[in-house]
Amino acid sequence: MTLRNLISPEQRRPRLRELLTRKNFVRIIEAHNGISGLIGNNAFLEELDDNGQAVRVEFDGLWESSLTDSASKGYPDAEIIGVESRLHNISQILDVTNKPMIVDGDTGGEASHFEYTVKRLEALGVSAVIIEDKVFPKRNSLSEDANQVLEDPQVFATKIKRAGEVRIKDDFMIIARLESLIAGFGLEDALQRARQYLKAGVDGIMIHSKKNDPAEIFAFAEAYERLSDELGYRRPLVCVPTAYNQVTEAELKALNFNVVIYANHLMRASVRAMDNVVKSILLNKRSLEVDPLCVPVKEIFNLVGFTDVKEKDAQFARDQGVAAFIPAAGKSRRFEQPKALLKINGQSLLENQVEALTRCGIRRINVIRGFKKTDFPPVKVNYFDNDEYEDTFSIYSLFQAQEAINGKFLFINSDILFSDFVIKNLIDTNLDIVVAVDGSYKHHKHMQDKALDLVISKTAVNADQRRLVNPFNQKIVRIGKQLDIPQAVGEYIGITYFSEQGAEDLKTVYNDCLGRTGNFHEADSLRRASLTDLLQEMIDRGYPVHFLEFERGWIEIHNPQDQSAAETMLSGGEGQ
Ligand code: SPV
Ligand code: MG
Repeated sequence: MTLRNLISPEQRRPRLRELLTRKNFVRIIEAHNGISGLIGNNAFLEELDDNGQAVRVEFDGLWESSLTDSASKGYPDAEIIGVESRLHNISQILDVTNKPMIVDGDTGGEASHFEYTVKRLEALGVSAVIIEDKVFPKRNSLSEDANQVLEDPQVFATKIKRAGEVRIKDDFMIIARLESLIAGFGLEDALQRARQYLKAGVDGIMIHSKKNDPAEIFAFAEAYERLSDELGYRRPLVCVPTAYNQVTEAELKALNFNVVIYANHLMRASVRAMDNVVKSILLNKRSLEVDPLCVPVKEIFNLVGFTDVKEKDAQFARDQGVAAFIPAAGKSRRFEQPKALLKINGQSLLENQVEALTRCGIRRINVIRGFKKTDFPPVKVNYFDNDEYEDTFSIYSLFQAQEAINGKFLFINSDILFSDFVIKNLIDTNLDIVVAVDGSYKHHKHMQDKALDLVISKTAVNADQRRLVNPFNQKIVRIGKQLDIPQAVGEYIGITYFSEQGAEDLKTVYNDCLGRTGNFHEADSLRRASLTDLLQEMIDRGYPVHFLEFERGWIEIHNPQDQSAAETMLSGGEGQ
Protein backbone atom coordinates (compact mmCIF):
# COMPACT_ATOMS: atom_id res chain seq x y z
CA MET A 1 0.00 0.00 0.00
CA THR A 2 1.38 3.36 -0.91
CA LEU A 3 1.51 5.98 1.80
CA ARG A 4 1.55 8.85 -0.65
CA ASN A 5 -2.19 9.50 -0.86
CA LEU A 6 -2.81 10.28 2.78
CA ILE A 7 -6.22 11.68 3.68
CA SER A 8 -8.63 11.22 6.59
CA PRO A 9 -12.29 10.18 6.12
CA GLU A 10 -13.34 13.61 7.42
CA GLN A 11 -11.22 15.38 4.84
CA ARG A 12 -12.25 13.17 1.95
CA ARG A 13 -16.03 12.85 2.42
CA PRO A 14 -17.05 16.49 1.69
CA ARG A 15 -14.83 16.74 -1.38
CA LEU A 16 -17.44 15.51 -3.83
CA ARG A 17 -19.92 18.18 -2.79
CA GLU A 18 -17.14 20.78 -2.84
CA LEU A 19 -16.12 19.77 -6.37
CA LEU A 20 -19.70 19.82 -7.57
CA THR A 21 -20.16 23.31 -6.18
CA ARG A 22 -16.90 24.55 -7.63
CA LYS A 23 -16.92 22.88 -11.05
CA ASN A 24 -20.54 21.85 -11.58
CA PHE A 25 -19.30 18.83 -13.55
CA VAL A 26 -17.15 15.97 -12.24
CA ARG A 27 -15.52 13.05 -13.98
CA ILE A 28 -15.47 9.72 -12.13
CA ILE A 29 -13.51 6.55 -12.96
CA GLU A 30 -14.26 3.01 -11.86
CA ALA A 31 -11.99 1.17 -9.43
CA HIS A 32 -12.32 -2.45 -8.39
CA ASN A 33 -9.28 -2.97 -6.18
CA GLY A 34 -6.29 -1.14 -4.77
CA ILE A 35 -4.20 -1.03 -7.92
CA SER A 36 -7.02 0.12 -10.22
CA GLY A 37 -7.87 2.72 -7.57
CA LEU A 38 -4.27 3.93 -7.60
CA ILE A 39 -4.16 4.13 -11.38
CA GLY A 40 -7.45 6.03 -11.62
CA ASN A 41 -6.65 8.26 -8.67
CA ASN A 42 -3.15 9.22 -9.85
CA ALA A 43 -3.75 9.50 -13.61
CA PHE A 44 -3.42 12.95 -15.14
CA LEU A 45 -2.32 14.71 -18.25
CA GLU A 46 -1.60 18.26 -19.17
CA GLU A 47 -3.47 20.06 -21.90
CA LEU A 48 -3.54 23.59 -23.19
CA ASP A 49 -6.75 25.46 -22.52
CA ASP A 50 -8.33 27.98 -24.91
CA ASN A 51 -5.93 30.67 -23.63
CA GLY A 52 -2.89 28.48 -24.24
CA GLN A 53 -2.45 27.86 -20.49
CA ALA A 54 -1.37 24.37 -19.36
CA VAL A 55 -4.15 22.71 -17.38
CA ARG A 56 -4.15 19.45 -15.51
CA VAL A 57 -6.76 16.96 -16.68
CA GLU A 58 -7.65 14.19 -14.25
CA PHE A 59 -10.49 12.24 -12.69
CA ASP A 60 -12.31 13.92 -9.83
CA GLY A 61 -13.23 10.73 -8.04
CA LEU A 62 -13.74 6.99 -8.04
CA TRP A 63 -16.71 4.70 -8.66
CA GLU A 64 -16.74 1.50 -6.65
CA SER A 65 -18.83 -0.50 -9.08
CA SER A 66 -20.86 -3.58 -8.17
CA LEU A 67 -20.23 -5.01 -11.63
CA THR A 68 -16.45 -4.76 -11.44
CA ASP A 69 -16.12 -5.50 -7.72
CA SER A 70 -18.04 -8.74 -8.35
CA ALA A 71 -16.14 -9.45 -11.56
CA SER A 72 -12.77 -8.94 -9.87
CA LYS A 73 -13.78 -11.78 -7.56
CA GLY A 74 -15.05 -13.86 -10.46
CA TYR A 75 -18.73 -13.38 -9.54
CA PRO A 76 -21.78 -12.22 -11.49
CA ASP A 77 -23.26 -8.81 -10.73
CA ALA A 78 -26.46 -9.93 -8.98
CA GLU A 79 -25.98 -8.84 -5.34
CA ILE A 80 -24.24 -12.12 -4.57
CA ILE A 81 -21.16 -10.46 -3.13
CA GLY A 82 -22.21 -9.48 0.38
CA VAL A 83 -21.97 -6.07 2.04
CA GLU A 84 -18.98 -7.08 4.21
CA SER A 85 -16.96 -8.07 1.17
CA ARG A 86 -17.93 -4.86 -0.64
CA LEU A 87 -16.94 -2.79 2.39
CA HIS A 88 -13.61 -4.58 2.59
CA ASN A 89 -12.89 -3.77 -1.05
CA ILE A 90 -14.06 -0.18 -0.61
CA SER A 91 -11.78 0.36 2.32
CA GLN A 92 -8.81 -1.14 0.45
CA ILE A 93 -9.35 1.34 -2.36
CA LEU A 94 -9.80 4.19 0.11
CA ASP A 95 -6.57 3.17 1.85
CA VAL A 96 -4.48 3.91 -1.22
CA THR A 97 -6.32 6.83 -2.81
CA ASN A 98 -7.24 10.37 -1.81
CA LYS A 99 -10.06 11.31 -4.16
CA PRO A 100 -13.77 11.20 -3.34
CA MET A 101 -15.51 7.89 -3.85
CA ILE A 102 -19.06 7.17 -5.03
CA VAL A 103 -20.19 3.68 -4.04
CA ASP A 104 -22.55 1.65 -6.17
CA GLY A 105 -24.94 0.42 -3.47
CA ASP A 106 -26.99 -1.85 -5.78
CA THR A 107 -30.55 -1.89 -4.43
CA GLY A 108 -29.35 -1.10 -0.90
CA GLY A 109 -31.25 -4.20 0.23
CA GLU A 110 -33.99 -3.83 2.76
CA ALA A 111 -34.35 -0.35 4.40
CA SER A 112 -32.88 -1.37 7.80
CA HIS A 113 -29.92 -2.96 6.09
CA PHE A 114 -29.33 0.12 4.01
CA GLU A 115 -29.32 2.33 7.13
CA TYR A 116 -26.39 0.33 8.46
CA THR A 117 -24.58 0.44 5.13
CA VAL A 118 -24.92 4.24 5.01
CA LYS A 119 -23.55 4.59 8.51
CA ARG A 120 -20.53 2.47 7.64
CA LEU A 121 -19.84 4.11 4.29
CA GLU A 122 -20.05 7.53 5.89
CA ALA A 123 -17.58 6.48 8.58
CA LEU A 124 -15.13 5.22 5.95
CA GLY A 125 -15.08 8.60 4.24
CA VAL A 126 -17.10 7.63 1.15
CA SER A 127 -18.74 10.72 -0.38
CA ALA A 128 -21.86 9.26 -1.94
CA VAL A 129 -23.84 6.06 -2.40
CA ILE A 130 -26.10 5.45 -5.37
CA ILE A 131 -28.92 2.92 -5.01
CA GLU A 132 -31.11 1.71 -7.83
CA ASP A 133 -34.88 1.34 -7.65
CA LYS A 134 -35.02 -2.37 -8.39
CA VAL A 135 -36.05 -5.30 -6.20
CA PHE A 136 -33.31 -7.18 -4.35
CA PRO A 137 -31.48 -9.13 -5.71
CA LYS A 138 -31.08 -7.04 -8.83
CA ARG A 139 -29.50 -8.08 -12.12
CA ASN A 140 -26.90 -5.95 -13.92
CA SER A 141 -28.56 -3.22 -15.98
CA LEU A 142 -26.48 -3.59 -19.14
CA SER A 143 -27.71 -7.14 -19.77
CA GLU A 144 -29.87 -7.28 -22.87
CA ASP A 145 -32.25 -9.92 -21.62
CA ALA A 146 -32.07 -10.05 -17.82
CA ASN A 147 -35.35 -9.74 -15.96
CA GLN A 148 -35.38 -6.23 -14.45
CA VAL A 149 -37.94 -5.88 -11.64
CA LEU A 150 -38.59 -2.35 -10.44
CA GLU A 151 -39.22 -1.59 -6.77
CA ASP A 152 -42.43 0.03 -5.64
CA PRO A 153 -41.50 3.74 -5.73
CA GLN A 154 -43.03 4.34 -2.31
CA VAL A 155 -40.95 1.55 -0.73
CA PHE A 156 -37.84 2.97 -2.41
CA ALA A 157 -38.63 6.55 -1.32
CA THR A 158 -38.99 5.35 2.29
CA LYS A 159 -35.63 3.60 2.08
CA ILE A 160 -33.98 6.84 0.91
CA LYS A 161 -35.67 8.87 3.62
CA ARG A 162 -34.67 6.51 6.41
CA ALA A 163 -31.07 6.40 5.21
CA GLY A 164 -30.96 10.20 5.08
CA GLU A 165 -32.00 10.32 8.72
CA VAL A 166 -29.18 8.08 9.99
CA ARG A 167 -26.29 9.80 8.28
CA ILE A 168 -24.37 12.07 10.61
CA LYS A 169 -23.56 14.87 8.16
CA ASP A 170 -25.15 15.73 4.87
CA ASP A 171 -21.76 15.95 3.17
CA PHE A 172 -22.45 12.24 2.62
CA MET A 173 -24.76 12.10 -0.42
CA ILE A 174 -27.50 9.56 -1.07
CA ILE A 175 -28.33 9.40 -4.77
CA ALA A 176 -31.29 7.60 -6.37
CA ARG A 177 -30.76 5.71 -9.59
CA LEU A 178 -33.71 5.40 -11.93
CA GLU A 179 -34.02 2.06 -13.71
CA SER A 180 -37.24 2.85 -15.58
CA LEU A 181 -35.47 3.09 -18.96
CA ILE A 182 -33.51 -0.11 -18.27
CA ALA A 183 -36.71 -2.00 -17.40
CA GLY A 184 -38.54 -0.56 -20.42
CA PHE A 185 -41.04 1.65 -18.56
CA GLY A 186 -40.11 4.85 -20.37
CA LEU A 187 -39.50 8.48 -19.64
CA GLU A 188 -42.74 9.28 -17.80
CA ASP A 189 -42.18 6.53 -15.23
CA ALA A 190 -38.62 7.78 -14.71
CA LEU A 191 -39.80 11.35 -14.16
CA GLN A 192 -42.56 10.29 -11.78
CA ARG A 193 -40.05 8.37 -9.71
CA ALA A 194 -37.52 11.20 -9.82
CA ARG A 195 -40.17 13.57 -8.43
CA GLN A 196 -41.03 11.13 -5.65
CA TYR A 197 -37.42 10.46 -4.65
CA LEU A 198 -36.48 14.14 -4.71
CA LYS A 199 -39.38 14.86 -2.41
CA ALA A 200 -38.11 12.09 -0.10
CA GLY A 201 -34.90 14.08 0.24
CA VAL A 202 -32.49 12.38 -2.16
CA ASP A 203 -29.26 14.35 -2.90
CA GLY A 204 -29.06 13.54 -6.60
CA ILE A 205 -30.55 11.53 -9.44
CA MET A 206 -28.81 9.06 -11.70
CA ILE A 207 -30.53 8.17 -14.94
CA HIS A 208 -29.38 4.97 -16.62
CA SER A 209 -29.83 3.54 -20.10
CA LYS A 210 -28.45 0.51 -21.92
CA LYS A 211 -29.22 1.87 -25.39
CA ASN A 212 -26.46 2.93 -27.76
CA ASP A 213 -28.63 5.80 -28.91
CA PRO A 214 -28.51 8.55 -26.27
CA ALA A 215 -31.91 9.99 -27.29
CA GLU A 216 -33.76 8.75 -24.18
CA ILE A 217 -31.01 10.03 -21.90
CA PHE A 218 -31.05 13.43 -23.61
CA ALA A 219 -34.85 13.56 -23.35
CA PHE A 220 -34.68 12.78 -19.65
CA ALA A 221 -32.05 15.46 -19.06
CA GLU A 222 -34.27 18.09 -20.67
CA ALA A 223 -37.32 16.93 -18.71
CA TYR A 224 -35.25 16.93 -15.53
CA GLU A 225 -34.63 20.65 -15.89
CA ARG A 226 -38.37 21.24 -16.12
CA LEU A 227 -38.93 19.03 -13.08
CA SER A 228 -36.31 20.98 -11.12
CA ASP A 229 -38.02 24.25 -12.07
CA GLU A 230 -41.34 22.80 -10.94
CA LEU A 231 -39.86 21.72 -7.58
CA GLY A 232 -37.98 24.96 -7.11
CA TYR A 233 -34.65 23.24 -6.47
CA ARG A 234 -32.22 21.18 -8.48
CA ARG A 235 -30.12 18.23 -7.37
CA PRO A 236 -27.07 16.97 -9.31
CA LEU A 237 -27.76 14.70 -12.28
CA VAL A 238 -25.59 11.64 -12.89
CA CYS A 239 -25.09 9.50 -16.00
CA VAL A 240 -23.12 6.36 -16.89
CA PRO A 241 -22.46 6.49 -20.65
CA THR A 242 -21.22 2.93 -21.15
CA ALA A 243 -23.66 2.02 -23.94
CA TYR A 244 -23.89 5.48 -25.54
CA ASN A 245 -20.16 6.20 -25.26
CA GLN A 246 -19.98 8.33 -28.40
CA VAL A 247 -21.36 11.19 -26.32
CA THR A 248 -18.72 13.67 -25.21
CA GLU A 249 -18.31 15.36 -21.86
CA ALA A 250 -18.98 18.69 -23.57
CA GLU A 251 -22.38 17.40 -24.73
CA LEU A 252 -23.19 16.09 -21.27
CA LYS A 253 -22.27 19.44 -19.73
CA ALA A 254 -24.46 21.21 -22.23
CA LEU A 255 -27.34 19.01 -21.10
CA ASN A 256 -26.61 20.01 -17.46
CA PHE A 257 -25.35 16.64 -16.32
CA ASN A 258 -23.19 17.09 -13.22
CA VAL A 259 -21.50 13.71 -12.87
CA VAL A 260 -20.19 11.37 -15.56
CA ILE A 261 -19.15 7.90 -14.43
CA TYR A 262 -16.84 5.75 -16.55
CA ALA A 263 -18.15 2.70 -14.78
CA ASN A 264 -16.21 -0.40 -15.84
CA HIS A 265 -13.34 0.52 -18.13
CA LEU A 266 -10.36 -0.38 -15.95
CA MET A 267 -11.80 -3.84 -15.38
CA ARG A 268 -12.57 -4.36 -19.06
CA ALA A 269 -9.11 -3.11 -20.06
CA SER A 270 -7.36 -5.41 -17.61
CA VAL A 271 -9.30 -8.46 -18.82
CA ARG A 272 -8.29 -7.71 -22.40
CA ALA A 273 -4.65 -7.19 -21.37
CA MET A 274 -4.49 -10.36 -19.29
CA ASP A 275 -6.15 -12.34 -22.05
CA ASN A 276 -3.54 -11.23 -24.57
CA VAL A 277 -0.73 -12.13 -22.20
CA VAL A 278 -1.92 -15.64 -21.36
CA LYS A 279 -2.52 -16.42 -25.02
CA SER A 280 0.93 -15.21 -26.00
CA ILE A 281 2.63 -17.32 -23.31
CA LEU A 282 0.65 -20.38 -24.37
CA LEU A 283 1.57 -19.77 -27.99
CA ASN A 284 5.26 -19.01 -27.54
CA LYS A 285 5.93 -21.28 -24.56
CA ARG A 286 7.83 -18.43 -22.93
CA SER A 287 7.13 -14.90 -21.72
CA LEU A 288 9.59 -12.82 -23.77
CA GLU A 289 6.92 -11.79 -26.30
CA VAL A 290 4.63 -10.41 -23.61
CA ASP A 291 7.16 -7.87 -22.36
CA PRO A 292 5.73 -5.05 -24.51
CA LEU A 293 2.29 -5.88 -23.09
CA CYS A 294 3.47 -5.64 -19.49
CA VAL A 295 4.78 -2.80 -17.39
CA PRO A 296 8.22 -3.42 -15.86
CA VAL A 297 8.15 -4.74 -12.30
CA LYS A 298 9.81 -1.47 -11.28
CA GLU A 299 6.67 0.41 -12.27
CA ILE A 300 4.63 -1.80 -9.94
CA PHE A 301 7.18 -1.11 -7.20
CA ASN A 302 6.72 2.63 -7.69
CA LEU A 303 2.96 2.45 -7.92
CA VAL A 304 2.37 0.50 -4.75
CA GLY A 305 5.00 2.21 -2.62
CA PHE A 306 7.68 -0.48 -2.53
CA THR A 307 10.24 2.04 -3.72
CA ASP A 308 9.33 4.18 -0.71
CA VAL A 309 9.73 1.22 1.64
CA LYS A 310 13.20 0.59 0.25
CA GLU A 311 14.14 4.27 0.59
CA LYS A 312 13.06 4.18 4.24
CA ASP A 313 15.02 0.96 4.79
CA ALA A 314 18.04 2.70 3.32
CA GLN A 315 17.53 5.70 5.57
CA PHE A 316 17.18 3.39 8.57
CA ALA A 317 20.40 1.66 7.56
CA ARG A 318 22.16 5.01 7.26
CA ASP A 319 20.94 5.90 10.74
CA GLN A 320 22.30 2.63 12.07
CA GLY A 321 25.91 3.78 11.74
CA VAL A 322 28.78 2.04 10.05
CA ALA A 323 28.28 -1.17 8.06
CA ALA A 324 30.89 -3.70 6.99
CA PHE A 325 31.18 -5.47 3.63
CA ILE A 326 33.32 -8.57 3.40
CA PRO A 327 33.73 -9.97 -0.11
CA ALA A 328 34.41 -13.66 0.50
CA ALA A 329 33.35 -15.23 -2.80
CA GLY A 330 36.69 -16.20 -4.30
CA LYS A 331 38.65 -19.42 -4.40
CA SER A 332 42.22 -19.54 -3.08
CA ARG A 333 44.91 -21.59 -4.75
CA ARG A 334 46.39 -22.53 -1.39
CA PHE A 335 43.29 -23.61 0.50
CA GLU A 336 40.50 -26.09 -0.18
CA GLN A 337 37.85 -23.86 1.25
CA PRO A 338 37.00 -20.16 1.17
CA LYS A 339 39.57 -18.26 3.23
CA ALA A 340 36.81 -16.79 5.35
CA LEU A 341 36.14 -20.31 6.65
CA LEU A 342 39.73 -21.14 7.67
CA LYS A 343 39.82 -22.05 11.30
CA ILE A 344 41.81 -19.86 13.66
CA ASN A 345 41.75 -21.23 17.18
CA GLY A 346 38.63 -23.26 16.55
CA GLN A 347 36.50 -20.68 14.86
CA SER A 348 36.43 -19.42 11.33
CA LEU A 349 38.20 -16.30 10.20
CA LEU A 350 34.80 -14.87 9.42
CA GLU A 351 33.56 -15.54 12.94
CA ASN A 352 36.70 -13.86 14.29
CA GLN A 353 36.01 -10.85 12.07
CA VAL A 354 32.37 -10.70 13.13
CA GLU A 355 33.39 -10.81 16.80
CA ALA A 356 35.87 -7.96 16.34
CA LEU A 357 33.40 -5.85 14.37
CA THR A 358 30.68 -6.45 16.95
CA ARG A 359 33.07 -5.29 19.68
CA CYS A 360 33.51 -2.10 17.63
CA GLY A 361 29.74 -1.56 17.58
CA ILE A 362 29.28 -2.61 13.95
CA ARG A 363 26.09 -4.61 13.57
CA ARG A 364 25.34 -4.43 9.86
CA ILE A 365 27.79 -6.95 8.48
CA ASN A 366 27.36 -8.02 4.86
CA VAL A 367 29.24 -10.99 3.47
CA ILE A 368 29.33 -11.86 -0.20
CA ARG A 369 29.71 -15.59 -0.74
CA GLY A 370 30.46 -17.58 -3.89
CA PHE A 371 32.77 -20.58 -3.76
CA LYS A 372 31.26 -23.22 -1.43
CA LYS A 373 28.64 -20.77 -0.33
CA THR A 374 26.58 -23.34 1.52
CA ASP A 375 29.51 -23.98 3.91
CA PHE A 376 29.23 -20.48 5.41
CA PRO A 377 28.12 -20.57 9.04
CA PRO A 378 24.76 -19.20 10.18
CA VAL A 379 26.35 -16.21 11.92
CA LYS A 380 24.60 -12.89 12.34
CA VAL A 381 25.48 -11.38 8.98
CA ASN A 382 23.55 -10.60 5.79
CA TYR A 383 24.69 -12.94 3.08
CA PHE A 384 24.76 -11.92 -0.56
CA ASP A 385 25.84 -14.21 -3.37
CA ASN A 386 28.28 -13.78 -6.21
CA ASP A 387 27.66 -16.92 -8.24
CA GLU A 388 30.07 -15.72 -10.91
CA TYR A 389 32.97 -15.84 -8.48
CA GLU A 390 35.19 -17.90 -10.85
CA ASP A 391 35.28 -15.08 -13.33
CA THR A 392 34.96 -11.96 -11.16
CA PHE A 393 36.70 -10.21 -8.32
CA SER A 394 36.10 -8.20 -5.19
CA ILE A 395 34.45 -5.12 -6.71
CA TYR A 396 31.98 -7.24 -8.61
CA SER A 397 31.29 -9.07 -5.33
CA LEU A 398 30.82 -5.85 -3.40
CA PHE A 399 28.29 -4.60 -5.91
CA GLN A 400 26.24 -7.76 -5.61
CA ALA A 401 25.30 -6.15 -2.28
CA GLN A 402 24.76 -2.70 -3.76
CA GLU A 403 21.26 -2.39 -2.29
CA ALA A 404 22.81 -2.59 1.19
CA ILE A 405 25.42 0.12 0.53
CA ASN A 406 23.70 2.95 2.33
CA GLY A 407 25.77 5.29 4.43
CA LYS A 408 29.11 4.73 6.11
CA PHE A 409 30.83 1.40 5.60
CA LEU A 410 34.06 -0.53 5.89
CA PHE A 411 35.29 -2.71 3.09
CA ILE A 412 37.22 -5.58 4.67
CA ASN A 413 39.05 -8.37 2.89
CA SER A 414 37.91 -11.79 4.03
CA ASP A 415 41.42 -13.08 4.70
CA ILE A 416 42.61 -10.69 7.38
CA LEU A 417 42.44 -10.46 11.12
CA PHE A 418 42.61 -7.07 12.69
CA SER A 419 42.62 -5.39 16.05
CA ASP A 420 39.74 -3.24 17.18
CA PHE A 421 41.80 -0.06 17.14
CA VAL A 422 42.37 -0.34 13.38
CA ILE A 423 38.64 -0.18 12.81
CA LYS A 424 38.01 2.55 15.36
CA ASN A 425 40.83 4.77 14.17
CA LEU A 426 39.70 4.55 10.55
CA ILE A 427 36.14 5.50 11.46
CA ASP A 428 37.36 8.32 13.71
CA THR A 429 39.07 10.07 10.79
CA ASN A 430 35.60 10.90 9.47
CA LEU A 431 37.16 11.31 6.04
CA ASP A 432 35.24 10.29 2.94
CA ILE A 433 37.59 7.53 1.85
CA VAL A 434 40.45 6.25 4.03
CA VAL A 435 42.62 3.28 3.22
CA ALA A 436 44.42 1.45 6.04
CA VAL A 437 48.12 1.16 5.24
CA ASP A 438 50.96 -0.67 6.98
CA GLY A 439 54.16 1.35 6.82
CA SER A 440 56.27 -1.46 8.25
CA TYR A 441 55.67 -3.75 5.30
CA LYS A 442 59.22 -3.57 4.08
CA HIS A 443 60.39 -5.48 7.14
CA HIS A 444 57.96 -8.37 6.79
CA LYS A 445 59.82 -10.64 4.49
CA HIS A 446 57.31 -13.48 4.47
CA MET A 447 54.71 -11.18 3.04
CA GLN A 448 56.79 -10.22 0.09
CA ASP A 449 56.32 -13.61 -1.58
CA LYS A 450 53.08 -12.33 -2.99
CA ALA A 451 52.34 -9.21 -4.99
CA LEU A 452 51.55 -6.61 -2.37
CA ASP A 453 48.91 -3.93 -2.74
CA LEU A 454 50.99 -0.80 -2.32
CA VAL A 455 50.21 2.83 -1.83
CA ILE A 456 52.09 5.84 -3.11
CA SER A 457 51.24 9.07 -1.39
CA LYS A 458 51.17 12.62 -2.62
CA THR A 459 53.96 13.63 -0.27
CA ALA A 460 56.95 11.34 0.04
CA VAL A 461 57.17 9.70 3.45
CA ASN A 462 60.15 7.96 4.93
CA ALA A 463 58.60 4.95 6.59
CA ASP A 464 61.72 4.37 8.70
CA GLN A 465 61.53 7.66 10.55
CA ARG A 466 59.37 8.67 13.47
CA ARG A 467 56.88 11.34 12.54
CA LEU A 468 53.58 12.91 13.41
CA VAL A 469 50.82 11.87 11.07
CA ASN A 470 47.84 13.85 10.07
CA PRO A 471 45.55 11.74 7.91
CA PHE A 472 43.95 14.84 6.44
CA ASN A 473 47.18 15.51 4.57
CA GLN A 474 47.82 11.92 3.59
CA LYS A 475 46.42 11.52 0.14
CA ILE A 476 47.10 8.64 -2.20
CA VAL A 477 48.15 9.16 -5.77
CA ARG A 478 48.69 5.55 -6.76
CA ILE A 479 47.40 2.28 -5.36
CA GLY A 480 47.88 -1.22 -6.70
CA LYS A 481 50.22 -4.15 -7.11
CA GLN A 482 52.32 -2.90 -9.98
CA LEU A 483 54.08 -0.21 -8.00
CA ASP A 484 57.68 0.16 -7.07
CA ILE A 485 58.26 -1.00 -3.47
CA PRO A 486 60.86 1.65 -2.54
CA GLN A 487 58.57 4.46 -3.68
CA ALA A 488 55.60 3.18 -1.71
CA VAL A 489 54.59 4.55 1.63
CA GLY A 490 53.11 1.27 2.68
CA GLU A 491 51.07 -1.80 2.03
CA TYR A 492 47.29 -1.71 1.79
CA ILE A 493 45.99 -3.84 4.65
CA GLY A 494 42.69 -4.69 3.01
CA ILE A 495 40.43 -2.38 5.05
CA THR A 496 38.97 0.84 3.66
CA TYR A 497 36.51 3.17 5.29
CA PHE A 498 33.86 5.12 3.33
CA SER A 499 31.77 7.92 4.77
CA GLU A 500 28.20 8.38 3.53
CA GLN A 501 29.52 10.70 0.82
CA GLY A 502 32.41 8.35 0.07
CA ALA A 503 29.95 5.47 -0.37
CA GLU A 504 27.81 7.52 -2.74
CA ASP A 505 30.88 8.56 -4.74
CA LEU A 506 32.05 4.95 -4.98
CA LYS A 507 28.65 3.87 -6.29
CA THR A 508 28.54 6.74 -8.76
CA VAL A 509 31.97 5.96 -10.17
CA TYR A 510 31.32 2.21 -10.33
CA ASN A 511 28.01 2.61 -12.08
CA ASP A 512 29.57 5.12 -14.43
CA CYS A 513 32.27 2.60 -15.36
CA LEU A 514 29.82 -0.23 -16.04
CA GLY A 515 29.87 -1.10 -19.69
CA ARG A 516 33.46 -0.01 -20.04
CA THR A 517 35.41 -2.62 -21.99
CA GLY A 518 39.09 -3.57 -21.88
CA ASN A 519 41.52 -3.22 -19.01
CA PHE A 520 40.42 -1.54 -15.86
CA HIS A 521 43.60 -0.21 -14.25
CA GLU A 522 45.56 -3.32 -13.18
CA ALA A 523 42.69 -5.70 -13.93
CA ASP A 524 41.87 -7.05 -17.37
CA SER A 525 38.25 -5.92 -16.96
CA LEU A 526 35.95 -4.16 -14.50
CA ARG A 527 34.39 -7.51 -13.63
CA ARG A 528 37.79 -8.75 -12.53
CA ALA A 529 38.81 -5.57 -10.74
CA SER A 530 39.77 -5.18 -7.09
CA LEU A 531 38.80 -2.33 -4.83
CA THR A 532 42.26 -0.86 -5.43
CA ASP A 533 41.46 -0.55 -9.16
CA LEU A 534 38.25 1.32 -8.45
CA LEU A 535 40.03 3.53 -5.91
CA GLN A 536 42.65 4.36 -8.56
CA GLU A 537 39.82 5.31 -10.91
CA MET A 538 38.42 7.61 -8.23
CA ILE A 539 41.82 9.17 -7.56
CA ASP A 540 42.25 9.78 -11.29
CA ARG A 541 38.85 11.49 -11.34
CA GLY A 542 39.94 13.81 -8.53
CA TYR A 543 38.20 12.24 -5.55
CA PRO A 544 40.47 12.52 -2.48
CA VAL A 545 41.48 9.08 -1.20
CA HIS A 546 43.37 9.27 2.11
CA PHE A 547 45.39 6.71 4.00
CA LEU A 548 45.94 6.03 7.66
CA GLU A 549 49.06 4.24 8.78
CA PHE A 550 49.27 1.33 11.18
CA GLU A 551 52.43 -0.47 12.19
CA ARG A 552 50.64 -3.35 13.84
CA GLY A 553 47.21 -4.70 14.55
CA TRP A 554 46.54 -6.85 11.51
CA ILE A 555 47.56 -10.03 9.78
CA GLU A 556 46.70 -11.45 6.41
CA ILE A 557 46.11 -15.18 6.14
CA HIS A 558 47.90 -15.79 2.92
CA ASN A 559 49.31 -19.24 3.55
CA PRO A 560 49.27 -21.95 6.27
CA GLN A 561 52.20 -20.25 8.14
CA ASP A 562 50.06 -17.12 8.51
CA GLN A 563 47.28 -19.30 9.84
CA SER A 564 49.44 -20.65 12.68
CA ALA A 565 51.01 -17.23 13.31
CA ALA A 566 47.51 -15.82 13.75
CA GLU A 567 46.61 -18.61 16.18
CA THR A 568 49.67 -17.81 18.30
CA MET A 569 48.96 -14.09 18.26
CA LEU A 570 45.34 -14.49 19.17
CA SER A 571 45.96 -16.97 21.98
CA GLY A 572 48.75 -14.77 23.35
CA GLY A 573 46.52 -11.73 23.05
CA GLU A 574 49.13 -10.08 20.87
CA GLY A 575 47.96 -7.19 18.82
CA GLN A 576 44.73 -6.49 20.72
C1 SPV B 1 -21.94 -0.84 -12.11
O1 SPV B 1 -20.91 -0.36 -12.55
O2 SPV B 1 -21.94 -1.81 -11.36
C2 SPV B 1 -23.21 -0.24 -12.44
C3 SPV B 1 -23.36 0.44 -13.71
O3 SPV B 1 -24.12 -0.39 -11.68
S1 SPV B 1 -23.95 -0.71 -14.83
O4 SPV B 1 -23.08 -1.83 -14.88
O5 SPV B 1 -24.07 -0.01 -16.11
O6 SPV B 1 -25.29 -1.10 -14.36
MG1 MG C 1 -23.82 -1.86 -10.26
